[in-house]
Amino acid sequence: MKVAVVGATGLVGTKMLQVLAERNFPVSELVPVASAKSVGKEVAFKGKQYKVVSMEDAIAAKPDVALFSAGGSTSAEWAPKFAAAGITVIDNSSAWRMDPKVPLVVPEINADILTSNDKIIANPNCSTIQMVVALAPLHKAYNAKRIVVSTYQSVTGTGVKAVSQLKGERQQEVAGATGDYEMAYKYPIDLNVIPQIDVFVDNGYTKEEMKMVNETKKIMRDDSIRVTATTVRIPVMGGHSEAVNIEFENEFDLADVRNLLETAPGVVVVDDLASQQYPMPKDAHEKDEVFVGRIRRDESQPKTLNLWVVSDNLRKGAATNAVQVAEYLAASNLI
Ligand code: 11C
Repeated sequence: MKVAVVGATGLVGTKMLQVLAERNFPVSELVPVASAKSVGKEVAFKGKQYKVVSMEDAIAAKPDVALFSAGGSTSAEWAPKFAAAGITVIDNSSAWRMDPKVPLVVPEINADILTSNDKIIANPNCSTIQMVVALAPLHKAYNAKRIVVSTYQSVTGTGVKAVSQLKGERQQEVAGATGDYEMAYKYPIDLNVIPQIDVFVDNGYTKEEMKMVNETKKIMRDDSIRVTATTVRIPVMGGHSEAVNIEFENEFDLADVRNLLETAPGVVVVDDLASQQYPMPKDAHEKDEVFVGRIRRDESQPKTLNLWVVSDNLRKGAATNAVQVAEYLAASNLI
């Protein structure tokens, strides 16, 4: 299969190349694509070097599928042009997610909605993906009514500049070195916690918080689920963590909840209090699964559960999910 990766030099694009290689996706020809300033640069894939090409050249190369991670405005402009040329786009930006004609897919949950007519397919936001992977089997069993989620998000979600801000600040603190980095955030991130991810919208929430609300309903195909989110950036790099409180319509048994999570696709339960085992971003880093622990009843309210959910935001939260969508399309002869 001829595969284009648009945004191939960014953090997620680089991870897409890594995941395509690791999962042995049948790439007969790779077309790495990036903005004009990166055209001509080289990227490595399976031990070979490939020259980065422009959007126009990528369309002319007629790949079967294009994995996009180049930002919302690039996707808004270019995904339709790729689609018009018959290329199936799997887009990691927020540009198309809430378009009613565009499927928003987490393969473990709703890949069955995909058809060969879907030329633009949206990958959800990373913090949404890991939450719904854990939520889906429980919603099916007990019917989730309301979710209260607080996130602890890795700087890798912002991109290269934020990683270098964190590293630069740490060097400065530890070695007293003079920082040579740009600020990705308005405030220092090391030794700090920033309760703002993305910009604020009219209701006082951030865009990131509203993505968790709206994308969850769309992926779960259930507008009745009420979600409220507080999304927070912390000085961590391995993955996003989430404290998730779920109120169900139906009563549950804690052992059954654990069993449902242990057998759910894409979920690994790490929850052994005696040996202090619980999910942490250090352990989730470079893994494809969603790790769930601290499984316990919310004793302040009936039929309510608390979970701690951790996943590598660049993998299941972005690159891996996109590649899994491509794998599903290929296996189902939809591309
Ligand atoms: C973050 N979740 O951690 C964001 C990054 O809509 O795909 C991904 C933004 C998106 O900052």
